[in-house]
Amino acid sequence: MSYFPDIPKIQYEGPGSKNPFAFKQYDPNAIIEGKSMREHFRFAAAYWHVMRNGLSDPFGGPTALMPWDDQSNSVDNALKRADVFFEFLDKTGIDYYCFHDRDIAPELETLAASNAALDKVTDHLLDLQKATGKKLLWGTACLFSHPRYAQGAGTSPSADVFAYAAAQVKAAMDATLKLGGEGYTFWGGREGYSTLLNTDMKRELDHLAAMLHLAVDYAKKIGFTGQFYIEPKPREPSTHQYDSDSAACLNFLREYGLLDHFKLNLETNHATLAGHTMLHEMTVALAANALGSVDANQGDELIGWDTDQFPTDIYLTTSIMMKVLEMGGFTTGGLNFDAKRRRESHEPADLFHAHIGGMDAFARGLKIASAIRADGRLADFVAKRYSSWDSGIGAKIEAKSISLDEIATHVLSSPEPTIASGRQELLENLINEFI
Ligand code: XLS
Ligand code: NI
Ligand code: NI
Repeated sequence: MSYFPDIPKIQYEGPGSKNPFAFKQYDPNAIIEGKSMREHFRFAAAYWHVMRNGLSDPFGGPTALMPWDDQSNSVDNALKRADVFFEFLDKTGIDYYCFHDRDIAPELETLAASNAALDKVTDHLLDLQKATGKKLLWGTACLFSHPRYAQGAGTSPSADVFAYAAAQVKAAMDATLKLGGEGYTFWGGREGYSTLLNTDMKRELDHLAAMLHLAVDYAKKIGFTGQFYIEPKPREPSTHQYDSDSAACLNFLREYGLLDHFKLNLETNHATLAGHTMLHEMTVALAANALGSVDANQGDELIGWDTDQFPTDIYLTTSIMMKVLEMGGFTTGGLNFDAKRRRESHEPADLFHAHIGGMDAFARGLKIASAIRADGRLADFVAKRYSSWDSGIGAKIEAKSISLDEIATHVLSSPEPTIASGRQELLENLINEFI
C-alpha cells in the first residue's frame, strides 16, 4: 500500500536535472571533508509539520490534503499516520525524525488513557524503525496546546499543572528511550508571561529549573543517555519566553547548575524573532560548547511571526554549515526541518518539493562552506586580525601573567596603537566568490 503512489524515491541527479523529484545538490554519498553528506547533515523530518500540520493560519482553517487521515482522534488513525510518515522518510531518504508526544498519539480523557495510546503508537514506531533503519533524533512533550497549559507548564502558577506537565515529560522521556532517541528537547512556548502584572518571575524560573532537574534525574534513573536540549525562542505564543535566545538560555542553565546536561537546539526563525541572525545564535552557543542541534527553517522579513518556511537561502545554509564544520560536525544533533509548507501549497507533492529544496539548499551550503575553508583566506584574515594577542603584551594578558600597573607602565613607553581595517566589504566579496 502506497500513500504517495505518484512520487518516486528521490535520487541524486545532479545540477543539470530538471526533475522536480530529484536532488540537484544533495548527493548522500558524496564525501566532503572526509564524511558523507548524509553523515554531515543527519537530516530529520518533523512529525508535527509533515503529518499534523493542516496549514491553517489565524485567519483560515486547514487546507492540506491528507487523504490517509480520517481526522479522528483514534489510535488507529495515529497508527496509520505513522505508516504514511515512514513512507515519506523512505522516499525522501531522510534518516531521522522528531516528535511531540501528542503529534504521534492522541491526547485522551485521562493521562492514563493518553499514556496507553502513546505506548501503542510507539510500539508501532519501533517496528517501523526496525524495518527501515530510520532513527529518532529527539522527542519532546507538547506542553503548550492543551488549555491546561494556557498559563505555562513548568512555569504555571498552578502546582497541579506543573505536576501534570512533569508526568507528561516522564511519559515522553520513556517513549524517547524506548525508540532509541538520541536527544530530548524542551521548547517552552508558554514558559514565559503574557503580562508581568500577574507574574512572579523568580518563582517561575525556579520552577522551570526544577522541571529540568527532575528530567535530568529521571534520565539517570532509566538509563537515558541522550542529549538534552533547550530550544530558544523569544516570544510567540507568549509575550516573552524565558528561553529567549542563546545567551539567555546559557545564563539560565549556568545559574541553575544545568549547563553540563543541556545543549541548545537552535532554530533560524527563532533567532530572527529575537533580533539576531542564526549565525549570531550559533556563534554564542558554540563559544560555550553548547551548540547541539538545529531546527532548520527560515522566516520572512515581512511577516513578524514564526513562519517556519523551508530553508532556501544559500547565504543562510552556508553560514550554518560553516559553524557546523567549525564545531567538528554534529554528534547527537542534526538538521531537523522544523518547517511547513505555505498554506497555498496544500498537495502532498508539496511536502516533497519542500524537503527536497531544503536538503539541496543545505548541500549547496555545505559545499560552499567547505570551499571557503579550503581556500583559507577568511580564516587567515581573522587569525591575522587577532595576531597581536599571540605574543608580547597580548599573550601576557591572555595568560593572566601581567597586572594592571605593569600594563600601564608598558603603555607609557609605547607608541600610540594603530589598528588595521576590518575589511568587511572585502570579506563579503570573498564569500560571494563562492556562492
Ligand atoms: C515552535 C518550536 C517547536 C519546537 C518543538 O516554534 O519550533 O516546534 O521545535 O517543540
Ligand atoms: Ni523548533
Ligand atoms: Ni519554531
